[in-house]
Amino acid sequence: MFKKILIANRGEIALRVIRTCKEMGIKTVAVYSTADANSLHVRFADEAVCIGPPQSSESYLKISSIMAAAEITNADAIHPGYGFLSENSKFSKICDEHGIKFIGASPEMIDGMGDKSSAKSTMIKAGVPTVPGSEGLLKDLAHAKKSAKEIGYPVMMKATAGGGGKGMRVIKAESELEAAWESARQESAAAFGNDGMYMEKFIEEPRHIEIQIAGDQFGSYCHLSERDCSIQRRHQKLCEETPSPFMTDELREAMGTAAIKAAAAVKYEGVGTVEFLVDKHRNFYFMEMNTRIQVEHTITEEVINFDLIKEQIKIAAGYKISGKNYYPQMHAIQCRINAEDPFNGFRPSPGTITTYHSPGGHGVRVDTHTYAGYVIPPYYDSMISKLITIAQTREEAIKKMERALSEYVIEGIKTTIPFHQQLMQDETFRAGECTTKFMETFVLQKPEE
Ligand code: MV4
Repeated sequence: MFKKILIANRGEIALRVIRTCKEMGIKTVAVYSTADANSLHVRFADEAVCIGPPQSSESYLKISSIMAAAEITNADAIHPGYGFLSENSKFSKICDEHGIKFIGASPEMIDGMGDKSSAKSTMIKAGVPTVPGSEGLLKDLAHAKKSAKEIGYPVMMKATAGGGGKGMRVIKAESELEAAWESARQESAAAFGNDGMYMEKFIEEPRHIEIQIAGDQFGSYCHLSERDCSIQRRHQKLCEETPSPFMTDELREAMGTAAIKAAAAVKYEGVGTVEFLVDKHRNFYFMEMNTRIQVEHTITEEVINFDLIKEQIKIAAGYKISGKNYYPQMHAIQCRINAEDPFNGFRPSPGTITTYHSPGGHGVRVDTHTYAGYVIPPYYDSMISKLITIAQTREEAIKKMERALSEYVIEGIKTTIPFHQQLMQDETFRAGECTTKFMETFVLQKPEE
């Protein structure tokens, strides 16, 4: 087992990883920017190294500084958390070259899954269902036209380097194709330095349902059931739950089997997520594979009663997994609490938390690095807390969430707590009928002036 892990991240996830390391008897090294000197991850780690100024590019993304911190502290592994360097193949490779275990995917895996068109080809070969579409990249506009005609409108054009919706276009008729082709390629070139595009049938009102998987160094794979992440705004997840209210035992078996196929096809090592689009007929299609721990891993942990970070560390250290699948025994919902003003277009709201009171009680989990007096810096992601409720049924988990949200006091900044309170009351949400389109029509009621 590792003796000392450096956590190349900040905020709640850095704290989350430190907590598991403590329980496993592993020493921890925090790294921090000057904006995070008073952060809890710095306080709770055994050692802490300042790696630079506030801007991520000069600190949490600065590979040379992080490697220097790992070397001077003698860390034998690095946990990248999510975001930042978690899916950076160069960083994974440099860790390898320095004899430091990267607790995440190999450079080849990251690059293979990062290129969406080649990831899709890999999945087709492995027998994982994908959205019908072009084979490989589109060569030119004529090729795009021919593909679209074969697939049948509406189609979706996607950037092979994409993700997060960038370089993605819905095309309803051939008359729209040329403009979409030009603008999507320009956008992709600017964002990723890669203008490769591919095309698919457009799936109307899909759900985003992902399967948590794990694989070890000995070729054993398992799935840990699904998470429904359909409630998103501009490709940012707001609320996740498991089991999915749309799931059936049959669909879970089929998606679980497909996710394991996907993992086995690339000899996946570690914990990962296979994302699927699910249409209204319960057809499912491979979308992407995430080679990192995710923000929403918490809800899976709660319904299968299992520490996923511990599993991740054990697999990286060469432990075997049992190979059996895990099924939800409970229902869990997570609300992401962001320092944003939901009444003003979810505009970021950094600043000082003047009052802080955390909810608690049975079936409530709060993962956060914040506290009264904490200053939310303007430089990073606006998620400041994850509120999770766990109960026997979905109805009870919703009730618990209403109760927990009503107890949660965060003053001094704006948060998304009022949004989640209204979400919990929404009829579509309560019926378990949210698709990825849900937020486009959700109307937030403004509070009385
Ligand atoms: C799609 C789609 C409909 N049809 N592909 C959005 C992010 C990217 N990773 C894939 N995305 C989508 N791909 C086809 N063929 C709709 C989306 C999509 C979406 C997917 C998951 C969660 C939220 C979404 C919001 C808008 C569009």
